[in-house]
Amino acid sequence: MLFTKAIVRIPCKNMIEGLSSSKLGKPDFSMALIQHQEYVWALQDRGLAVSILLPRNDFPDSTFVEDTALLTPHLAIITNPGAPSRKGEIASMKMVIHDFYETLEYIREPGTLEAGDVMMCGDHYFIGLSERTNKAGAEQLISLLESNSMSGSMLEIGDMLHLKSGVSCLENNNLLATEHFANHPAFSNFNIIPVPDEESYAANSLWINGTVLVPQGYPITLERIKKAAYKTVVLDMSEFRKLDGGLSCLSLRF
Ligand code: CIR
Repeated sequence: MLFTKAIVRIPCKNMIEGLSSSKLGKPDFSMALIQHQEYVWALQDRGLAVSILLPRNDFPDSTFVEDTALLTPHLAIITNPGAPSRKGEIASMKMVIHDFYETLEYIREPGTLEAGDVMMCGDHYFIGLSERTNKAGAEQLISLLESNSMSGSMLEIGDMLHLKSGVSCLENNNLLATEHFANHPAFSNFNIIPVPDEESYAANSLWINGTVLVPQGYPITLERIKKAAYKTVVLDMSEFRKLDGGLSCLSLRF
């Protein structure tokens, strides 16, 4: 499927207080703004019309818009983030997404779900069970997908933040996967492009209309993606990595 639109949110000053397990220190706000701008240009260069939302200083992690919604070709689902500090992010996203989708569906308590845990592969959606996404949330999502000509399945992801921290779908039946997921039975029907453990951050690379955006500094993974005949664009993500955020986290694509 081709994407025509994306939604992003400019990082806020308070991003330095964002959730993190990376032990890489606090992000440099000015540098994050530059990296974010380059990310937006990369989406625009792929032909996407990008809606750029203003920063929300009351939500330090609000630049990671991917977690707040799942936008499918058939319907939009507003999530219920598992991280307490992120639950309030959905209020403003609802209004923005309503401009593009007439009907919105919701993940509701006791279900929690962050869309970083949801990997779209055609009409099927893999849902990672994590500290942020629970079984009730995954079941609600599967039922919404099934009512709209799509399907979903869930898998445990271990101690990763999100499913897509460790595996990304690059279309053409190709998955970019860390060693943790490379031999997972859920993915046995895919061609696996393996990501070595020391480059695991690069497993969150982003397919956009035939080009793969790859984080800077992961040469083995970059070569493997190129060898699989994709065009690539390399982006510096150092400041978002400090908050456990990757390339997919910074946008909603539809
Ligand atoms: C968080 O912990 O929620 C943010 N610091 C990072 C979110 C990354 N989002 C994603 O992987 N989809």
